[in-house]
Amino acid sequence: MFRILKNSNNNSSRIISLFNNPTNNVIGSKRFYSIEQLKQKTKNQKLIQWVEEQAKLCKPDKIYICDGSEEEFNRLCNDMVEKGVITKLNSSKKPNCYLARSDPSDVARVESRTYICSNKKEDAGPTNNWMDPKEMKATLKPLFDGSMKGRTMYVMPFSMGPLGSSISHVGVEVTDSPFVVCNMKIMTRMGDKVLEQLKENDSFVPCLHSVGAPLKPGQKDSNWPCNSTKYIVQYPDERAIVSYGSGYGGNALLGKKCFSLRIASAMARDDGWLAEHMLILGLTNDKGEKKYIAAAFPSACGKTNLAMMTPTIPGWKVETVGDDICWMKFGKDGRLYAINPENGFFGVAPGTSASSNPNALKAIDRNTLYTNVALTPDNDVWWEGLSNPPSKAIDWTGKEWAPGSKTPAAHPNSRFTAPLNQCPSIDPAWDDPKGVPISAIIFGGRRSSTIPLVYQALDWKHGTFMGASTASELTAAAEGTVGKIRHDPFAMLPFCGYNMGDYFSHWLSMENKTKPELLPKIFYVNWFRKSPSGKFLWPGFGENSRVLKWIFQRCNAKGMEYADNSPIGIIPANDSLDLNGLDISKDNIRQLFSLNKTEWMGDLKSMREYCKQFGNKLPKEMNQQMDNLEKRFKDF
Ligand code: GTP
Ligand code: SPV
Ligand code: MN
Repeated sequence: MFRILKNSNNNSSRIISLFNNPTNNVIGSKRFYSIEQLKQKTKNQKLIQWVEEQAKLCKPDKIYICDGSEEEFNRLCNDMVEKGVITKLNSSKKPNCYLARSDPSDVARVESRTYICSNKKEDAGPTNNWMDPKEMKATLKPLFDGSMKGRTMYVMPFSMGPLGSSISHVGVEVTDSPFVVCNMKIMTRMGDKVLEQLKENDSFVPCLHSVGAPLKPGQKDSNWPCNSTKYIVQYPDERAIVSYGSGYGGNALLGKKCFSLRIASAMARDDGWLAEHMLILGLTNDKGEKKYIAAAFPSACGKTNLAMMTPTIPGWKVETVGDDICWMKFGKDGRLYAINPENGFFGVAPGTSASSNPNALKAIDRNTLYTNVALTPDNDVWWEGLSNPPSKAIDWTGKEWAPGSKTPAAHPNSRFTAPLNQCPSIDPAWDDPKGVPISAIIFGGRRSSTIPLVYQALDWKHGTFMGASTASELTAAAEGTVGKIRHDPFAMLPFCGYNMGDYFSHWLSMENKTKPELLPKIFYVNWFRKSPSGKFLWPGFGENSRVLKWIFQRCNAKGMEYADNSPIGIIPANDSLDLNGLDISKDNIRQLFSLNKTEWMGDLKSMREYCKQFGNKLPKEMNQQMDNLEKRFKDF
């Protein structure tokens, strides 16, 4: 094959060699680079044909079918280390861990380049970028034509959700990035075991990914190939994904936001379930009673931390099912059951420490990929907030760094990729195909003013409105100005694969699918309220268990136990929030729960403005909820 390649620029002979000449391509014992390998592993013709088409278009030098084994992970990592693409960390401190530094222009999700290409524009709605699918395909085709030249095309069958679960869905990603393969191996159930499940006529979500950096013969590769042109494209009607130009996180690990939220939300709309940007945790009280809670906060607003938290109140326990994505379907008993479709954590590094999140630190001390954190002189990792800074380090851009430097050592959106089951707080049911029954749903955002520490919805409609009115200060998880407040309904603004107005209706419709008392109770929290001097009023992290305890008690309440009415909903009654052993001033607590009518009316006005864009897609219940809120504030 290699000789044919060298002597010929003729693409057709190259393709023929790639597809029909497996034996010449044997490298090592079982590793041959060809579509033949796929044909031996599956009878699914749609899959074989789709992979063939992508190879013809992208023209990789080799095709490699990933088996998902540890051996494969280690081999690919070693190859990258040998090429100087990633760094192996100190084996006695961080066994089997690696550090990658991205291109400085490729550090977060790119929302402005993310498209929902539904057949009809109104199905994408006003909050998504839209392009006609035909036009998008015509735009992408020349970009992908030859985009993998000089590279290997890796084929990864993966399952979102436990293998064999009726809630799970299968996807197949092809990519030209071995780093993406290693991340996907951790983040999803990936490889041969998925192909074995995928029967002859089963459907799958095709996910095409290229970093968009073909290599000319002899051209030296960069450590983080990518392209200044980027497209993150979802086709919700066909249930397909195409991503070009980026190798970072949600842009490239297509099982995550692209599949599990954008495509899955469209599946969920059609089939009556929910695909949400939520953590899932199990909360056990001091009497051994357990409830599961799901919580939606925008990116970098505390999901991973809450999911793994160590409660400060004695006798209470938090266990982790998931930290980012939640699929919920109704069980036969009429309750909502949730699974975490992922198999790993892709978590924010900065701020993660032994005091803020000890479970995360233990989960990432082995078999972990780090991206854009700093490297210490003893070949370990460091980031702002982890510990006292090292005397010197190599920063995320590869330059020397020392404490007092103007720039951070780790990028604010630097991340770790680690297997879920390494988390010491992992819930016994994390892999249960049935999922876990959800008792409460929490919404929240990063708000330095206005929003109290916690309040509860009056009913499902009010709770849906609370989710819809979620707003938060922007973080480094996406491009944009950090700190700016934006509306982020249900923390799904960048992730909803269809019209947000229809999404509100879909949430409201859950009420018609079961008895009201079987639906989860809905709450809203804000860990980020600040004093006029700009300090956080609430200590957060493990102390958030105090808020979880109130939520737990409210789930068991038949009436207004532990609670008072307020214009915004149900709030903790005086002294009902457990503050035992917490060193916090009365004044801080007063400020954390203070309601300012002017601020709330400002938020309401902004929400009314925001809702106008949905036109006749806005469910009338939303306007009723806004009117009700205004009325409740009348005499306040
Ligand atoms: P994504 O992975 O982007 O979806 O983020 P996430 O929602 O999982 O956020 P994560 O838990 O990683 O937290 C992001 C940042 O918020 C980190 O720097 C945390 O230290 C900080 N944070 C999390 N919880 C709290 C809290 O209770 N209080 C305060 N003040 N900061 C918090
Ligand atoms: C988020 O931004 O919400 C993330 C990180 O969880 S990414 O996978 O890059 O979307
Ligand atoms: Mn997220």
